Amino acid sequence: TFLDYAPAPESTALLHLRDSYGLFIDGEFVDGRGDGFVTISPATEKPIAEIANANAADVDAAVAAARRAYERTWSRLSGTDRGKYLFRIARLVQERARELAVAESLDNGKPIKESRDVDIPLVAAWFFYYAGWADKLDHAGLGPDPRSLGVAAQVIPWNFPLMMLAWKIAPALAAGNTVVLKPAETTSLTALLFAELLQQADLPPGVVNIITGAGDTGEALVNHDGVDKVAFTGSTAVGRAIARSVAGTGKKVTLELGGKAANIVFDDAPIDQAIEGIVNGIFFNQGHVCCAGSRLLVQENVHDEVIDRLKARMMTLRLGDPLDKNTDIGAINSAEQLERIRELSEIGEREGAERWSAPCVIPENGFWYAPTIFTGVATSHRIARDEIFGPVLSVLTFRTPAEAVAKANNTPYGLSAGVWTEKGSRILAVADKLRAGVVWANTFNKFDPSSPFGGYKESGYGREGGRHGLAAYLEPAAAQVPARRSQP
Ligand code: TXE
Repeated sequence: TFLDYAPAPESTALLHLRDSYGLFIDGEFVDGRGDGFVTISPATEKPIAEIANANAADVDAAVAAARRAYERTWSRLSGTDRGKYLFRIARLVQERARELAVAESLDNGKPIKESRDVDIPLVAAWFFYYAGWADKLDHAGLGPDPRSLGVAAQVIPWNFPLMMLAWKIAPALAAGNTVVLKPAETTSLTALLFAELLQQADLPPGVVNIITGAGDTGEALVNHDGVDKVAFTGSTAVGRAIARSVAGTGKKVTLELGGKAANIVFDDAPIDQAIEGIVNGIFFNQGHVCCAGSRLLVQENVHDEVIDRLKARMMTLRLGDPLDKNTDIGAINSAEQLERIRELSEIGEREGAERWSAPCVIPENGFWYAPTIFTGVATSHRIARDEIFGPVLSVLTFRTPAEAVAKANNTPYGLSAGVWTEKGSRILAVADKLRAGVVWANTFNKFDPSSPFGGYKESGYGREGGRHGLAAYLEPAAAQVPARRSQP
């Protein structure tokens, strides 16, 4: 059964928020020239703070600051010194972890136990990991003396606000680039708290600039002539538009886009573990996860047992206040996203799939969606093809491993997949055939800074994390050493 919605007084007292935040340019907060907007808590719809809106002139100022910092300071520092700044940032994230976790849950709607135990620890881990790389660029696989690219424009989404910021900023700085980053309009708060943390870290002004605003600000940033590299995580539609607009310029680009991952459960799977993996795969972060296991492919002979046990487990999920440490399912990030989830779910019903939602008490205010599964889904259904990006699972069946692989690959995306079976040989055989950037075996949603993450097909270009994530911010440069003359 679901617990009633009971807001816990979990410590917003930790936060020292300002009423309004400017843009972070050249090491200072400055007013935006556009009309500001208010960021709200998606769990209550109450305002949190006013956020500045960067227009084209603000984008110019931010890119100019990043260029100056690149030429005058950052590209002249040794790797060891860059690494020291990154270590300092990582330690400050750890020191301020509780505050950042509360701010993230407040602004994004995700359960505090996820921001506390997953998001913020991974932010610190990313900075620690890339701090270690800053003086080892000769091991990036790009020759003895790789070069930084210059100014990186980075645009990130709202599902893991601070974690996506870390994935973008840490490798860029380690490789010697400077940054202008734009967070998503519904989740700018923690990026601005991070800017305060950069001041505390004494990072030289202009090395990281944070500009807030909506899609038009992002567009002005990625199209700015002063930018050498574009890194984007977000929707496939915007990713395509960015790929088109940077084609023909000298800008390097990495894109991390959508997904429709298959979580494949064979009849010999460790069933308790598999149920937890299915739940984690689709309900973690309300399903606002690009690598979410949003298609369950279950072997036909265990379908009924798996679905019964899954429903029983879903009955125990607690939906409600993101700041309550017992909450499993938080708020949907925005009214727009809730609308998208509702629309696709209605299409699922119209197309003939059978819907089941866990009974739960939906709070009066805010944006919420009960954990839902659709059974009897066919590969042609929209809910089997489109990214729903919410707590909605589409269940399909298969008979043979070959059919499982064919169905798993039958999508324009290719970001991740999961395989559940006791047979090691089957894991290897199936993983080898899956067109997915990450394949998890008997687990799901595991992230590590040393593992490259990214997609096949329409899931994007390039990888983030590991040595590949570093190389995405470097240019190979062959050192020409004159041949030694033979002695007369
Ligand atoms: O994404 P957008 P939205 C998917 C998911 C979701 C859908 C729409 O399916 O339902 O996308 O989400 C900035 N030039 N993902 O509308 O618009 C924008 O301000 C440059 C999957 O929120 O792509 C924000 O900072 N930037 C995904 C960021 O892009 C632009 C995560 C993402 O917003 C821009 C998010 C433009 N023309 C959504 N237009 C994932 N892969 O994890 C918008 N932006």
